[in-house]
Amino acid sequence: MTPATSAKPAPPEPSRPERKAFYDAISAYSMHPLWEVLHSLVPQEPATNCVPCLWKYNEVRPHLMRACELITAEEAVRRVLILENPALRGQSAVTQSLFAGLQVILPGEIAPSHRHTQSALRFIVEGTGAYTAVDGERTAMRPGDFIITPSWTWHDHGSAAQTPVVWLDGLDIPMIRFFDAGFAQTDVNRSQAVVRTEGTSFARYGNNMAPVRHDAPFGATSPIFSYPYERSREALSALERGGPVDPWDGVKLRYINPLTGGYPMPTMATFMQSLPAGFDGKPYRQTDGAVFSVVEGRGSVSVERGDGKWNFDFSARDHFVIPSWHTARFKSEQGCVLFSFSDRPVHQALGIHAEERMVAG
Ligand code: GTQ
Repeated sequence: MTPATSAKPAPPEPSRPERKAFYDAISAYSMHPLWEVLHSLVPQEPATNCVPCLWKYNEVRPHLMRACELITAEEAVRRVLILENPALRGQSAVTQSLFAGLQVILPGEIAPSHRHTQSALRFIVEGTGAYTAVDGERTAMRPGDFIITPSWTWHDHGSAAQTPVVWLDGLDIPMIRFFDAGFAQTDVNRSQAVVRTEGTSFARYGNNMAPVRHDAPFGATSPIFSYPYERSREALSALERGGPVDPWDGVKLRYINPLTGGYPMPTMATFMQSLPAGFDGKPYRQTDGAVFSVVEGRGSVSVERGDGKWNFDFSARDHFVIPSWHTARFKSEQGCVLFSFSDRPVHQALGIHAEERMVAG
């Protein structure tokens, strides 16, 4: 992505009075001079206004519990505290293209059935015994499980747990809003009818096998509703033991749509990585801003962009965002496991994905 030669653009000159008057005149006709904005419209490198941010779970959790006192899941439809990028307050966005929120459901509650063109992922943070139902099949939620709600599928959530259950919601809401392409419907039923045994989608598609005469039940989206943590953890542990460990990522795998080998959803990529004890990572940056959920252990990430510097110490259940083209570097003394998601499939579909892995610290 680095051009062979690159000159620094001259800083824009302050506007002369006759030009200013001209701009005012054309403004009345809903026009604007490109040369006043060209440098920011076509930046030399990604220039997001998003900032890195860390949400510590011990600070967030009391507010989730307070939300439970103030509103039921039924009334809220989805009782979610949105993780808003501090630079995008009021826009319900954690990056320019992605939504993240923490959803909580109490024993016995139901988050009623609806569907929308926005794709959703769930990553279970706390509690066992809630379920999500998609297309007539329920899936139990356990901490560390990664669960998918494909675009335009009916889904409801419920809980037979003894304790609150909390998960991270990741949706492509800002992206669909950008395209003005969102549709949604509310189901006539609060909970959809269960028509298949739990585990059917995993048995069909989750064991490196697929039905002989299968179709792709959800188009570009994976036919697996739930990727259990047990399996992901086992894969990472085996790879960590066997080595080698990547100097930037530790041991990092991406989740796949088993029918295509591509990402599980057309708009969102998901990853699970393990940083072994003593990991001191090299710095990297990439165009896809990513949201992280800490599954196990502790670590830190330092983030830099221009003069901005951030250092986050994280532990299990914390969440953080590393925006586009911010240089990140991970460390972990005791080892940790991280889940993350980003809009990488869209960057790659457009041929604009860039990543830089720096050698020097
Ligand atoms: O569970 O369907 O966090 O529709 C935001 C919008 C969750 C959901 C969110 C949604 C959902």
